[in-house]
Amino acid sequence: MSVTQLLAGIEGVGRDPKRGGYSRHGFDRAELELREWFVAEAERRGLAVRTDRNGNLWAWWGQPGPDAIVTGSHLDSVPGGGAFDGPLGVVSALSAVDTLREHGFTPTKPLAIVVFAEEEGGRFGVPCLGSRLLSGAVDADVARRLRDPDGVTLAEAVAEAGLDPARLGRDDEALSAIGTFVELHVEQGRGLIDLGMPIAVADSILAHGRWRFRFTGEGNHAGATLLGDRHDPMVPAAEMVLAARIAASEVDDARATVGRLVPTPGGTNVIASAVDVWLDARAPDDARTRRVLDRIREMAAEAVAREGCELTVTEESYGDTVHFDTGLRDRLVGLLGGVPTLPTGAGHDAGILAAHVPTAMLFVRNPTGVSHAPEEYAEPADCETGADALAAVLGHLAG
Ligand code: HGY
Ligand code: MN
Ligand code: MN
Repeated sequence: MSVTQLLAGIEGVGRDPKRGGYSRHGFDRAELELREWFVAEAERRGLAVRTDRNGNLWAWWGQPGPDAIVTGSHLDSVPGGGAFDGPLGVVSALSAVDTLREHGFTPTKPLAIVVFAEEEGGRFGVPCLGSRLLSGAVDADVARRLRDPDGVTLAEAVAEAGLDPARLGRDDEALSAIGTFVELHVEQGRGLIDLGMPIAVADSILAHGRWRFRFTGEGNHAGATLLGDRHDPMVPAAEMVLAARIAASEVDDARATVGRLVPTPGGTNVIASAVDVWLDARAPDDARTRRVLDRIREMAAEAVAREGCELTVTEESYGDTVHFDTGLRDRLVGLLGGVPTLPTGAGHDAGILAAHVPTAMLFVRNPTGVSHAPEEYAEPADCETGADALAAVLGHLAG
């Protein structure tokens, strides 16, 4: 089946009428529906599907075993996300299996398509949660206690999805089965637009952290409280949002974003008692990322002192710069006829697995250059080029 046909099969799942685009989060109704769709498509292809202890789905072509060639991505989205970030890698893998079969290919090594759980962290706040749990990059007890915005813990959510929360954690059996991992992903940026090429092989991923800044003050009445009597946490929170841009602009090639800010209690005529602000900071290396964070903390602390408020900062996730296996990267570049290599500012499950197994990524051109928004797009012709390239890579690695 073509990528376009496969994507059409899920285009109605998890649409977000309020934000536009899609909202499909770890183990929520939309993502569970996508999981059912994936299992049906995999089983239709005679692939044996298993759910691992961390809720990642594995569809096997051949008996699971060591040195497997694994491909795949994720099906969850950011709130109001696009149709391609994640699903393109999963449907391209299904389409690549069809292409290999049509050419009479039989793998000489086990081959699997994996769908990782909660890659965006859109529900429980930790990105690549499924691959981080699998590889032990996040503590299982900490993960079990993660809460979504409604207060539901990860333990409760996975139990509701039929998993045993006590079994969440590093999965040596699953990890040791992976010989090579290759993830295809829509490009989140303009690299391929500027190069005028349909696909590329990944070079590296920026260092990336997420922190929660909790500003606390004195909740009070918006009309009856004189300015001099206020300890309004929204004021230093607002200054911290501006500090993020200032700090990132001072560090070469750094990025800092505040996309989520939640006041408590959140009334129009109420001075907040607390404001939670989430920072996403990234840079080409650890030192620069940490410098951005330190600078923001400095400016936030000054703002908090001026308003007589308190601040606590909690690191929710951190990953250092990822450099993909250069031998594998160059092998794929050669195999695909000299396609370009590109760095990416976006995190991926491939970035987590790269610390454990030889890992590569393929990017497919996104003519809008926009991602994590409904405008994200990939042309059908480029999608097919990507899936054909993935089929060639899988055939080469598992041939
Ligand atoms: O946030 C990221 O970079 C990725 O899209 N999860
Ligand atoms: Mn994403
Ligand atoms: Mn993604």
